[in-house]
Amino acid sequence: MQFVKMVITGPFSAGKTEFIRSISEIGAVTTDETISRDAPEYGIKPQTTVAMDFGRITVDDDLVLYLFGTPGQRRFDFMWEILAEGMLGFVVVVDSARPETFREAKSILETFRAYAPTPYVVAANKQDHPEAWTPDDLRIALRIDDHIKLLPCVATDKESVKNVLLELLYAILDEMDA
Ligand SMILES: Nc1nc2c(ncn2[C@@H]2O[C@H](COP(=O)(O)OP(=O)(O)O)[C@@H](O)[C@H]2O)c(=O)[nH]1
Ligand SMILES: [Mg+2]
Repeated sequence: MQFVKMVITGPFSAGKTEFIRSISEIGAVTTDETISRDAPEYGIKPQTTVAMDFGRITVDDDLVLYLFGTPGQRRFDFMWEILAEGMLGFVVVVDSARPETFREAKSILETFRAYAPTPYVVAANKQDHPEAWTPDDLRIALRIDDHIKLLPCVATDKESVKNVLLELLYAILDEMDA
């Protein structure tokens, strides 16, 4: 049996918890807490992930994926390095309809790249949103290299999430063969 640890990261409200919840075969363990009414994020959504999300996917008899979602707010970033320990790859989830978060998404991407030189993919999430930027436009805005997979995603749709995870898995397996 092989276990593959993947980290799901990205800015606050990008869709990380939803992404893991859509695909996990165990009821995803989340640590969402109510945000203080005084906090600046309260108006965006009233809940936030404080420690991590956790999910599991059995791909076949000898391959199991473990997903660890990060808290998106910088004030919890002491958790990031702990979650990055032993990861074989990561997904950066971006809210394609909120360009004001793109800079933060890029900064999180660079932070995780510095933790470990693993493969990663970028999920252009919320493609069902009328104002979503296309993956091509997002690639330019975030300055993502051509050899990195940037995939359209709707985190509420299991098939869409599966596609993103498979692309990351292929990138990880490629790396192992190399
Ligand atoms: N329309 C739409 N809403 C989404 C999508 N992904 C997440 N959401 C919603 O966006 C909000 C933030 O998602 P959440 O998973 O809590 O973000 P997190 O902070 O990254 O964990 C929630 O209300 C989700 O239901 C998506 O692909 N499309
Ligand atoms: Mg969350």
